[in-house]
Amino acid sequence: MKPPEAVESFRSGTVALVGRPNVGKSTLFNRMVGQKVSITSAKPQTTRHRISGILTTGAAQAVFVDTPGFQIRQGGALNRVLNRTVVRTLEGVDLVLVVVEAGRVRAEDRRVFSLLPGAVPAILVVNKADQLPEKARMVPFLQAAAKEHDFAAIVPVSARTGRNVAELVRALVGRLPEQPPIYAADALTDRSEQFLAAELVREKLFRSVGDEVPYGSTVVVEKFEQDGKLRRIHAAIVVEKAGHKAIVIGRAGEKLKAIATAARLDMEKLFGGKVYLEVWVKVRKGWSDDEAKLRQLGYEHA
Ligand SMILES: Nc1nc2c(ncn2[C@@H]2O[C@H](COP(=O)(O)OP(=O)(O)OP(=O)(O)O)[C@@H](O)[C@H]2O)c(=O)[nH]1
Ligand SMILES: [Mg+2]
Repeated sequence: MKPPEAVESFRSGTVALVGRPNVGKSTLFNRMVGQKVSITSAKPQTTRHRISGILTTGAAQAVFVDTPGFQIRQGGALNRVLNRTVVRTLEGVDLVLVVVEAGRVRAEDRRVFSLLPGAVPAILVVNKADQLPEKARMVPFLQAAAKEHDFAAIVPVSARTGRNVAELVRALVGRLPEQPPIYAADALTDRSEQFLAAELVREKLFRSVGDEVPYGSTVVVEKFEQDGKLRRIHAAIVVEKAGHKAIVIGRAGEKLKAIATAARLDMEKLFGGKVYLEVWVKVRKGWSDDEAKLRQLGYEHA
């Protein structure tokens, strides 16, 4: 049994990561959680769903909540739904990490600052510090950023190299309320293996095709069966156009095969067991601009 004073001083709470697309929120999220739970890619708007990742230490539990990149070039229904996910997430958390890229605060960043609820403390995380290694450039940037909003702290990090991430975790844990843990000590995420499987296929798709296809594509897991340690998964990549289907399949099916193999290897690592994965491609014209279709495809704020 734990001594009573240890129980009393335990801190826990929810910590949202928000920011414009592509600043490295999910890379930082995975780094803090200690495992790859949220998918990442060089393409903007990789994250499309709210997902929790849990870090538990002897003294604290931080429930990180990754969100889609908030974007101001409002396109169709998908963009609207993703922005809604960000705003809804901000409503119920204990702390916010606002992630920007080292270098310059942009109009899109300012739009995110304007969403921050006044009652919730926000830490400004200046990511990709590795891209701005000279102090002579970093210091004035941090000073300018401090004037943008009433941040509880400003912490430069590199999610890619891990630099200063432990300091960030220390700073955020100190701002969580004193209360018992929310999840079991060994919990990793609030999402199902079925959800994670669909996301891993989408990550490999995003990473292996050009800029045109990803925005108009999504992934659904149509069958997920567990047979002892073997998981049998059928996933469908849904695209907007027949031309996109041809790109995803590739010459002699090579591209689709590579996507499926890479996704399967990640699943086997994450789930700790063998995976039999089948992936095919379907054309569903107009899915990304139709809220009813988005709902059917698993978009929670459609
Ligand atoms: N140089 C550098 N690149 C980084 C760092 N963190 C993330 N990246 C890269 O930035 C790109 C975007 O990373 P993500 O983590 O997917 O960004 P995100 O903010 O979650 O993006 P969305 O989900 O699309 O909003 C990827 O190519 C990452 O490898 C960093 O600290 N340094
Ligand atoms: Mg992301």
